[in-house]
Amino acid sequence: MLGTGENIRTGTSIASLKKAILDNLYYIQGRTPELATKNDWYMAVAYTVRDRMLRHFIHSLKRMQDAKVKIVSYLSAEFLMGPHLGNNLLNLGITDQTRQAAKEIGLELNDLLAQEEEPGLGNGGLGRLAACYMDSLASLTVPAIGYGIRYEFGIFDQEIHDGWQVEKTDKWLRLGNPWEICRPEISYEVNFGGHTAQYLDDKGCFRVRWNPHRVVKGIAYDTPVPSYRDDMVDMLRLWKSEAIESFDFQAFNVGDYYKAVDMKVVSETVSKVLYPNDEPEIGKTLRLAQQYFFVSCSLQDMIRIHLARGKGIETFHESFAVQLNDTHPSIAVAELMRLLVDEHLMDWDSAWQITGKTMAYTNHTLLPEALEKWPLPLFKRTLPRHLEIIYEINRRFLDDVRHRYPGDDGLVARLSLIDESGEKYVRMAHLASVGSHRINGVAALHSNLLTRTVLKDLYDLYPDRFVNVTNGVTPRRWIALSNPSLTALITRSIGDRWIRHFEDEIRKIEPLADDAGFRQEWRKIKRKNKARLAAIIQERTGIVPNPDSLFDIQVKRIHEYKRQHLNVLNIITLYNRIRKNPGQEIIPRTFIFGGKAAPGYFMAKLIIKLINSVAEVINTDQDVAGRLTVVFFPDFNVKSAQHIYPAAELSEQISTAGKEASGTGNMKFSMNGALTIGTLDGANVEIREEVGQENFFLFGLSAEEVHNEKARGYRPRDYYDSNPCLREVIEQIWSGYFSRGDAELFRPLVENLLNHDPFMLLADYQSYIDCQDGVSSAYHDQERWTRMSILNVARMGKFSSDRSIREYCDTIWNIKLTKGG
Ligand code: F58
Repeated sequence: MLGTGENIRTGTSIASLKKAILDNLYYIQGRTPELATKNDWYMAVAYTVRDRMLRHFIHSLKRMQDAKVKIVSYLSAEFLMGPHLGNNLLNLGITDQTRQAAKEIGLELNDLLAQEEEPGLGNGGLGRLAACYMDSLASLTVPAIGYGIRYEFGIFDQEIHDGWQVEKTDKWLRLGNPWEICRPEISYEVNFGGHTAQYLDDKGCFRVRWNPHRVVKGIAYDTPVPSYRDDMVDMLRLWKSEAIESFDFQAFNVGDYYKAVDMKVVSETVSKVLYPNDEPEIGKTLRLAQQYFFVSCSLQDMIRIHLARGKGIETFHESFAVQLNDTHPSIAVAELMRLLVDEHLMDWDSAWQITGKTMAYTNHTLLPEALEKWPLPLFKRTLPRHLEIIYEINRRFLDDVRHRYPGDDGLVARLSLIDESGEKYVRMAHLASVGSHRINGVAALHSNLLTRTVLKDLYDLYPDRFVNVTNGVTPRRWIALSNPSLTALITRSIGDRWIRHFEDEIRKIEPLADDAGFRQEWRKIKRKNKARLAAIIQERTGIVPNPDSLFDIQVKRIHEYKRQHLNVLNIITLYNRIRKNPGQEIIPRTFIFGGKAAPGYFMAKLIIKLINSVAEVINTDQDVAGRLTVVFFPDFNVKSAQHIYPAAELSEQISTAGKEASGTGNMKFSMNGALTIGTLDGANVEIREEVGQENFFLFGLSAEEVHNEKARGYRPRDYYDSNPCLREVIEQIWSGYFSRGDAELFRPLVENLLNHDPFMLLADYQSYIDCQDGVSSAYHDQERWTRMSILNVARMGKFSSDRSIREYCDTIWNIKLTKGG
């Protein structure tokens, strides 16, 4: 029986949900319960949940037609949304009813959740940040559209074969995607290549026409992003590339069927695959094509929405605040100029004013080698009109620089949008900075270093443009969804307002750190989460971790600057202590690693092999007898992260100071009660400030000390020569102790450490080891440890992405929050 007045498409009683699931199974999947596969059931449940978001979704889209509201347009080449089902159930507040409805049909909700293939449309932190921000935008009821690319293949799936990473294509769309709505009628044409021609229009005005070599069509796919228990449903609009119809017809007319098919293949290639690189991709034409493709579709879409509001093009900046997520969408500066000047016939100065008021740029890296730049010839071949526009922007910009700093040719060369020091490049960070009214880093230290290093000259020129917005993560996905037991305990103690108002409310659990009963429950939950993770690890790897050992975890992309190999040096040091003194009492530890290496990054892949090689030796050594266990968790992604963070006791945030822009995993760990061992890098600095230095395990050189040590001429070998424990560890790796006698395998890694050590592992080694000893003694006192763990969670309010989004609204987008602001 349906509840009174309940609709099969919107009702949320158990009876309505049950009926809707069966109905969707029949009418959408075309199956009866007897023949339905697990995926059929998952799809039926997913459509049932989607139906329940659509009324608010459609209403929110209608609200976007209101000329008075400013829409945030978050432009990002990556959105790492994670599995949708659990999160949408949580945000709609219908998890329990749906679980019961499923049960009455004979289904386990957890099995259905496990069935979902996550959309891995991002590499790591940057893509996940975009997803957390979408959640907060919706929950703060800010109208927002996340614009990006609907990659057919997302980040590769990682398998481990003989200890090495093997990449497998991510076919996430294979079984269908119930969350997206395809909108073939929302499509735009995007030009590539060809040449430009100048002409005088009928009013005698100078104009430029772009005659492209190729035209591709972008089609919108919309995914609703619901707020937490509110009416707002924002939208993720991803573009898929297709061939334009006219090409097929043209080819057919001359009878060249194969050419038409070829054109289709080339056009569809644009949104085919996410680039898995962490390195700059000089020479990757397709990557530039992807960036321009999604940016052009998005800006054309925004202009359509703006004009449909009945407003003139000259007020575009009142309708949209465009945030550039790193430089990947920074071609937007030139594209908006092109659309305004060439297509909407605006004069240059007005167009430039509007562009500057609309755009803002977030920088996510200090590594100079990671700043995007495109070789001029490639750029000219792909986007000839944009190069002309960039030259004009540059000409005017450098005139201004020369006017303000007469005679400083060095400064002009450094600031130019074109790098002419050798082979010529377009500097995308300069384009983004010059065309934006705000430039932000993602943690206080990072924003500060930005103005003193990679963007110093721009800062000196435009100091008022620079602001900091420290990253945040959503407590909905990262606590309420991932850690239901902890969520229940906190809610029993302080009510449930903390899920929506994390910033102010979570602090209310602080006094409970002194409540022995509360601490005991806290420990029980951690123990349960550890047991759950241990079972998953056993299933995936065959390794059986002891849930009573300290779970010491480092999960993130594998990169030398993140120093997973420093963690390995500590593990081997502990191992050597046991070998020398087998009877020694130590705190048993399980070291868990997870993360993908860019397929072309040799050293990162070698680090994965090293972890697995050390694991093989230690896990099978009888003398160690379960006191140390090493695990490499394959295919770390959002889905597995949701099992990993809640089980962590120690969070490894050990990058070389000054290298990690912010980090966001550090926040997810801490929100789930893990204590941090870390350097003064990225947001670690602010996490330590918030939780208190006595609740944070600090080690290593500061960013300034790193800088000074390098300036003095850092010699890693001095550390090696003077530290016998370190020497022993390095020699073991070198000699083949962990590689079945193969003394060649890890040679590149060891030689790099001894001769260059650009990330200063050897300089930080002893400080790290001492700090880890401090961790073990703190863990010995479980009451003390639990108190620290509770205080960590209680003091994490600042790191809610709701706080970050409020700051973006306030200092960058000029948006006044209507609710809870
Ligand atoms: C990350 N960048 C930063 N880039 O490394 C991290 O410190 C920060 O917390 C996070 O952004 C969010 O601000 C990052 O994830 C990428 O994945 C790029 C993808 C495209 C190629 C170059 C790397």
